[in-house]
Amino acid sequence: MDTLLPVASGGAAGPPTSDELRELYSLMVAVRHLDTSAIAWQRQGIIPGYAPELGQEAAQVGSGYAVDTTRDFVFPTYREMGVARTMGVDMVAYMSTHKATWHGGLYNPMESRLAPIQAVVAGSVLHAVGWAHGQTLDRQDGVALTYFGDGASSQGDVHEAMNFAAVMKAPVVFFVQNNGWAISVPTERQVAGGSVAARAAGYGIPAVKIDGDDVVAVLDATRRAFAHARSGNGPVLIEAMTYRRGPHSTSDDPGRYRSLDEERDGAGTDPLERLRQRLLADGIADEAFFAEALAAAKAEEEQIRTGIQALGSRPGTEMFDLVFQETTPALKAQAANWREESEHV
Ligand SMILES: Cc1ncc(C[n+]2csc(CCOP(=O)(O)OP(=O)(O)O)c2C)c(N)n1
Ligand SMILES: [Mg+2]
Repeated sequence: MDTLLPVASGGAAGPPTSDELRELYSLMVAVRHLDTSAIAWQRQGIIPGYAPELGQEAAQVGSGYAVDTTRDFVFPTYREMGVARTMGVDMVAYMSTHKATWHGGLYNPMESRLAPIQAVVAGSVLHAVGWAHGQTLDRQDGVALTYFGDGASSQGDVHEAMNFAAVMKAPVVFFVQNNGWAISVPTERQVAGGSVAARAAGYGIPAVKIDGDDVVAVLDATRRAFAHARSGNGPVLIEAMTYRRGPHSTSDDPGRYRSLDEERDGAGTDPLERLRQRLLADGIADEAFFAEALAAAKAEEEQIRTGIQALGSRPGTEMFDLVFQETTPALKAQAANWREESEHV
């Protein structure tokens, strides 16, 4: 399905160059290595929890690569480490949320253009539409990119957000990673009609359903969607079909709801291996390049792990101080209660 017509102007580029393809590969290797390492960190007690994205690297790197961090803004869920890495976010600051040092990550959202990590399912979608509408009101040309899952698409919030965005022609790209599962619930038990992209028609929103494991297809669709939204045509929906190869989180055991055979069948070909084969076949990269990319990914992971281990705890009062610019009486009362209980003052 593709109701998003090709965009002739407004920034949609042609196919990625060889340099871009090599960069996409390096990013995907860095993300794969950091992601699998983060699970090991959790098992080793370095971080208390993590939501892996194994198998979703193409969907995340391809879409994150289309973002213009000088003017766009990205609203992630809890599973967008690959997007953050692609956008150049400081990864120690990003991972701090998984160390439970700080909710949402210690990076600066205004500078990085990545909103705080969002654990409320579908929460990021509403925030994105609000920000995008603000761009219209301020006569700016930024586009919001919001991520959500197949499971989140059944939340009322998503329908309200899509309807509002379409009515107001808000410049927002709704990026659904349909990874087959919402924790233990398969897509067919979560999405009536079987397709999130098909729903966009009901709101008059152009949509495209893509192979989310093909990084080039993801980049192309996202660039077209950005160009469409930036030219004042309103929102776009992309449904990237992918597969969550690992557990929902480090506290999940997929063996309780799917067999290894189902997992193998559902996962298909590894997106990283697909890109590797493509680069080899087209003579764009060789084994030496792949080895170098992996070595760089390993060095980077070591640096991030060291940074995470060195992170101290944050003062607990920040929980209250940083909620609103001007605090409220209710929040003041909660802060006083918390101080009494935790510091016995
Ligand atoms: C409002 C809300 N309801 C329920 C949850 C618990 N919860 C966390 S993740 C999740 C499943 C989400 O699945 P999906 O949207 O497909 O994203 P995925 O985890 O597959 O990336 C649920 C129900 C939550 N965090 N927030
Ligand atoms: Mg899902």
